[in-house]
Amino acid sequence: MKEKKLVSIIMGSQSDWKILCHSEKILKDFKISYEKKIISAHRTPERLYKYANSIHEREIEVIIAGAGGAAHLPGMVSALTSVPVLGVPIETKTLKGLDSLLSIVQMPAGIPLPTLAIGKPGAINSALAAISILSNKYPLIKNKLINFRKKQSNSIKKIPIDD
Ligand code: RP5
Repeated sequence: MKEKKLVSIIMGSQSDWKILCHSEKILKDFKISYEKKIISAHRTPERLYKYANSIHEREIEVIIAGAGGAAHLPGMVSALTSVPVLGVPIETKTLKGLDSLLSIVQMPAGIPLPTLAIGKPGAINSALAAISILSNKYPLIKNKLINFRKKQSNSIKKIPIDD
């Protein structure tokens, strides 16, 4: 029997992986089961529908969706499922990811799409947000998240040191 994946990381292109690998790293650190897939809303629309139709039966609990430019993948997936979708705007060469950010964040009312920061910080926070959602249901994950936050707080020095 296949292991149940709690989180699904999807991206519009192979070129997005250099950013979304930072989501993967956090999920690995927390030992969360996940999958990763390339699904382009405009280049592989049939793959998108097939994926969206499989989300509920595969019991995926959170989706991290990254895309760049006219980034409609996160919004389309959110429209096709009631599972929470977290959008990660990928930095682009021409507009530095502002295009991706606005495409993802500016969803009309009715289909929510919580959107993180552009690029690596957004990828990291998308995984932490996914973990936060999962922690409502899984006490072990909640404990790990609390410990992560404690460690993070403890790592911040009170006085700056000279460079
Ligand atoms: C989007 O187009 C992808 O999410 C990617 O960020 C962007 C560019 O894709 P490539 O031309 O690098 O494949 O669909």
